[in-house]
Amino acid sequence: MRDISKTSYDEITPPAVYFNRRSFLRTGVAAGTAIATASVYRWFNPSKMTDVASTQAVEFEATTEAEEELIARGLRVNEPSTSELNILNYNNFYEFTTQKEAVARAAKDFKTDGWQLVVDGMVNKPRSFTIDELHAISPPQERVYRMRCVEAWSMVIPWVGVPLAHLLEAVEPMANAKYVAFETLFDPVRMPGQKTAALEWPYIEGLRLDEAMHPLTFLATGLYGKTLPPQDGAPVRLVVPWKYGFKGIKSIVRLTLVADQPKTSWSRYAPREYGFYANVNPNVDHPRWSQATEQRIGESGRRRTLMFNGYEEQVADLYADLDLSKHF
Ligand SMILES: Nc1nc2c(c(=O)[nH]1)N[C@H]1C(S)=C(S)[C@@H](COP(=O)(O)O)O[C@H]1N2
Ligand SMILES: [Mo]
Repeated sequence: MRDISKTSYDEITPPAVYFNRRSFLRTGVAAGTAIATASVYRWFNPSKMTDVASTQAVEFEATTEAEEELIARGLRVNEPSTSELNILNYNNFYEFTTQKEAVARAAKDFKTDGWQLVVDGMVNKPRSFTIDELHAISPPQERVYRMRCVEAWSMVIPWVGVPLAHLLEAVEPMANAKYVAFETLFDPVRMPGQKTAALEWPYIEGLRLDEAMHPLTFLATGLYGKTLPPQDGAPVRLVVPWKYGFKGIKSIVRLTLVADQPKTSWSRYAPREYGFYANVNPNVDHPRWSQATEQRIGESGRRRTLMFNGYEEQVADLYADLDLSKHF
């Protein structure tokens, strides 16, 4: 397996750079790579944030060579971010409701105090992580990624979080571990949608280990410089920007390293419609609709969907042996 997880992405993305440049942080943070844990809590303190909730997309234009570099590596999209208001009010999260515009309200009282993320299976050092412990092994960074739902709508989302590779390195996967299985919390009291048969619960997802170790693969614990809100998968959710949105499992309680390809919620629900890989591909239509174009939320008109959602240069090598006309 090609080891692309050790590239120096982190060194070129000191959080101070983008948090300082952006207007929604009033307080500056320590510059450079020496990021004290204390400053993490400052970024995550909503009272220190200016309110950016509006329907206006947030423009971004690279002004420095460092920013050009982030764009070239796929860590930041040079397209306007979708407004915070839209990101917070147009969601898929069936544990609460299947109505996208109603998720925010249905999830607003979801409490995540004392959350534990268990990492087990084929690892040398199984353990669980609180969100603070996750931030301690890898200081939060920002990633501005396209998000393309299989339903043919899309957003650009400024996430905050940690590369999944850093978590996996900490638990030391065994040589025969080949996949990572993910699981959402199962608690029908706190997640009333789980009292319905909308899906089989808990929601489960999976990645091949090399996909999981890819430097773009991300565990988000925040967005727009704030703690991740319930409707977007608090306190920690997966983000795999070159795959359809359903791979981005929310409110994760468990990661298990396994030898065989794990089951996933949507392929279990409709195997003919949703595959394990689910790589964004404008040339392979969903059985019931075209995937050639998409509706960017907040825009009029449609955009052409990009191969691997615009991350082809970064991820195509992972699929050299895969027939891309079949694995959607
Ligand atoms: N646990 C869980 N994770 C989930 C879902 C869900 O219903 N339950 N929906 C998925 C789908 S279909 C999409 S498009 C994205 C939506 O993420 P967002 O609401 O933060 O934009 O979350 C994904 N993760
Ligand atoms: Mo989706």
